[in-house]
Parts: sequence; C-alpha cells; structure tokens
Amino acid sequence: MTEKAFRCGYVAVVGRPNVGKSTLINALVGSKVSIVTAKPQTTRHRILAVLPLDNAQALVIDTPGMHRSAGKAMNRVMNRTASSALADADLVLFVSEAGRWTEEDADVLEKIKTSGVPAIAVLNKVDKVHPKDALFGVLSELSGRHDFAEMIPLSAAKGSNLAAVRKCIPAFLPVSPPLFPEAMRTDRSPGFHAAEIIREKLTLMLHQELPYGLTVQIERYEEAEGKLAINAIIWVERDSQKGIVVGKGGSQLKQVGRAARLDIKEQLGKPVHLELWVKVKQNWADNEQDLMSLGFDPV
Ligand SMILES: Nc1nc2c(ncn2[C@@H]2O[C@H](COP(=O)(O)OP(=O)(O)OP(=O)(O)O)[C@@H](O)[C@H]2O)c(=O)[nH]1
Ligand SMILES: [Mg+2]
Repeated sequence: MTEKAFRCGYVAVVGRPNVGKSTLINALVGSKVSIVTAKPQTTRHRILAVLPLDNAQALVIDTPGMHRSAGKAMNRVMNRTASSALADADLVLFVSEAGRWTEEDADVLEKIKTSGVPAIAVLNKVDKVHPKDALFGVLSELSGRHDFAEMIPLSAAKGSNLAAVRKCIPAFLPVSPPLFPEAMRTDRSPGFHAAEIIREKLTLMLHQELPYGLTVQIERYEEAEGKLAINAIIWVERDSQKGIVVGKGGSQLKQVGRAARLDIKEQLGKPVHLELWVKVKQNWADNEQDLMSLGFDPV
C-alpha cells in the first residue's frame, strides 16, 4: 500500500466584517493569532496562521472583512488585501452569520464566484439561532446561492463543529511538503502582534468612530534577560482625537496600557515594560504613503 501524500496549501478566510473570521481562525489553531472585537473592520491586514491537519498543513489566511463603505484609502487597501488573498487561495472558507444575510455577504459571494476558487460555506454564530430547527431553512437558502463544496454550521466562539472544518480542508490542498516549520503558528512578528493587541484594547475601550482613526506603530521592541521593552506610538488622524485617547489626567491611556501589557505578557509569555505615546498624523488613513509607512499592504 502506498503512503498518502502530504498536502499543503493556502486557505483564505473571507466574509463581510464582524462575521467571526478571526475568531474562527484562533479557534482552529488554538492560539490568538488575530485580534477580535465586537466592532466591524477589526482585522486590517493579511495574517497567516499555520494549521497542522491530518497529513497536511493548511496555511490559513485571515483577511479584513470586505465592505462597501470604502471611503478612505485604508478601506480600499483592506478590501484589496482580502481580494488578493482570495485570488491566491487553493480553497476559500466563506464565513457568514447564521440568520443574518446582508448585501455585503452577497458582494463577497460574487467575488468568490468570479474567482472560481472552491468554497466551503461556514455558517457561524449558530449559538444565536433559536429554535435550532430554523437552521435547516438558513442552510437551504445558502445552498441555493452557490455550489459550495461543503456547508458547515458552527460556533467559532463556542468551539463547536470545528472538527468538521479540519476534516474537509486537506482534500482541497495540493500535494506538497509543508511550507512552514511545524512549530510555527503565524508569519507575523511578535512586534506586529503586540501592536495589534494594543489596537484591540483601544478598540474595546474607545467608543464610536474613533477606533477607525487609530493605528499603532511599534517604535522599539527589545528583549533582554527574558523581559520585553516595547515603545509604541498610537497615531490618530486629528488633534481633537488625541485628548480622547489620553483621557482625563492620562487615565484612558493608562487603562489601555495596563490591559495591553497583561495580554502581551500572556500571549508572548514574557513580562513586558510598555510605553505608549499618542501622536497626530493628519488624515493618515486616507494617505497611501502614510499607510505604506505604517505597515499596510501595498495598494
Ligand atoms: N455569539 C457568537 N459570537 C461570535 C461567534 N464568533 C465570533 N463572534 C463575535 O463576533 C464579533 C466579531 O468577531 P471577529 O472574529 O472579530 O469577526 P471578523 O469577521 O474577524 O471581523 P473583521 O475583522 O472586522 O472583519 C466578536 O464580538 C466575536 O466575539 C460565535 O460563534 N457566536
Ligand atoms: Mg477579523
């Protein structure tokens, strides 16, 4: 009997903002490779997670939620980042929310159809569906929208039915040796993750539109005697936003710093000295050169 050939390839996870793509990837790989918040447009970059499977290695790509309100250069870059991950994939996991189909979901599905990439529909947040029988109708509607290779209802937050996703991915990957070392979980640096964790805390703690006008840049990332020293700049778009981020007597910034420090320590397994500064870069989110210098994918 011949041995089953090893498989390795790219799996793009796409969908409109807030459907739970990052939550799904974190649950599949069992660690926090991508930040999660209750606000849409949390993920802004392509983030690769390495998922070991049965005789296979899936390179799972988290993508920014594809959206219509593409007002600023950053929104266009985010949409393009997601589209290019889809174009390069061997398989796409199309994530939508059980019981909540919108025009943005339909837009994403159109892009998948045009790409010709085989698609598995992941129907997330089934924990919110009551009564459970309603799921049959939702699945039947979804099956009428595209010829999906599989349809998998699950709850990424509760970790239910993830085994079904793991099981069906390898068949879609090309025969190839593993492209990443076995112990590697992501292609992003610890500094990138630290910046993302700081942005996560800012997004969770600040209200309304402000999180969209923020970005975090790591200025210094050093490790000495098992301790991390991180200096980060929080860039805002306007002078008026600076005070809101800093808060009365610096209270807001202190709270963000404390939460970020604890999370970075947990994720990276080392104590952290974290210093945060808030600075203004006028309209950075609508300036392509600023975006490139702040680590966004090229337009
Ligand atoms: N009830 C429920 N909530 C979930 C589930 N999965 C994710 N969520 C929540 O949905 C929200 C968005 O989750 P994310 O993982 O950030 O969604 P995303 O698709 O990556 O969003 P963007 O990065 O903005 O495109 C968060 O509040 C999650 O906790 C689920 O299975 N059930
Ligand atoms: Mg996300």
